[in-house]
Amino acid sequence: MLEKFERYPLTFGPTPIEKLDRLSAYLGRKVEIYAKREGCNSGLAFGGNKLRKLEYIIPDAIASDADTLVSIGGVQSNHTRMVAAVAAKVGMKCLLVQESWVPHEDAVYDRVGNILLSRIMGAEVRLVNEGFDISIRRSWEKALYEVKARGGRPYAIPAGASVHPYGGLGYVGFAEEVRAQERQLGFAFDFIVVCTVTGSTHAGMLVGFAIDGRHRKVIGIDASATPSQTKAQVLDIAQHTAELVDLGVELVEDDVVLLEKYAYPCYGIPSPQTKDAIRLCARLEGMITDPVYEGKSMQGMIDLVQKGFFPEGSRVLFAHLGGAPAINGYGYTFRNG
Ligand code: 1AC
Repeated sequence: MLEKFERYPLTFGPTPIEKLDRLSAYLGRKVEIYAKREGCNSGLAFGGNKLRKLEYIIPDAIASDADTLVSIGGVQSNHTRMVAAVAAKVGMKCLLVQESWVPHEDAVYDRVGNILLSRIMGAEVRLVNEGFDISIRRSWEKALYEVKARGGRPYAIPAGASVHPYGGLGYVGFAEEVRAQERQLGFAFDFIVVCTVTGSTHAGMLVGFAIDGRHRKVIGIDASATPSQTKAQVLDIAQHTAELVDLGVELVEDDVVLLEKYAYPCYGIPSPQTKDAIRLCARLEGMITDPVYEGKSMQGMIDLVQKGFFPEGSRVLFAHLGGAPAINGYGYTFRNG
């Protein structure tokens, strides 16, 4: 489905699928849980899901003769870290707007993890005191304007690379990759669990898995705590991406499965249950999830297994999107393990 789109390789190739056997056993072997390790996809600054999207966006940035990538996210945004890494790799400048999306007061929150890495990679990091919102932000438009005003040639990459026209393509590719891996494994996954915030990871999967009728088996776990906005954005991106790739299937609101009850108390703040899920997964599997993204989808998946949401015997693929560097901002939260 993606042959006609130019791709700038930023990843090593297909990401590994790992069986989470001890977690499956802990949950009573009602289902078999696997993780697709998107965080192991590249040598660029610890990798992660955003690189799949940027692979289809960067050719356009290069073609537009831009010299500065300009993007936005929260203080511990994984996305902005990846934009900084890609800018370094392709030899562009980078301006990152980091808004105060998370009401979190760890003393070093804005000095460790993702933001530290972005600074080391040479990005100009601009802290802006605005709260969480996944829509187009004035602070980002202002940054784009300022790059132009100082003689630069900015290229705009929105939060999570999501509402960019090509933002959904990378995760169409994920679905194609999973299908190829399933042929080797000799079985197909019944469900795919993914953390959803700005929407294009989920949206791309919807389009990619619609080819074999599994789009409603993509279970989005909302981590935005603004689920109506997130759901609408997933649908918009999915419909636009479906058109781009000539899917030939109309995607409608009911195709977006987004479970809302795990994002509490708000974006970026882990509930006691999220912290328990992070510890459990780390202690059973050595797999690190974080309080912003995969900690919440891990919590959701565990709860769904315990409640019998997945029929017995299901094979569940957990998309680990590579959010772990944010954990460094939660040193006090996990000071006792
Ligand atoms: C929220 C988009 C998001 C990030 O990393 O900034 N996943």
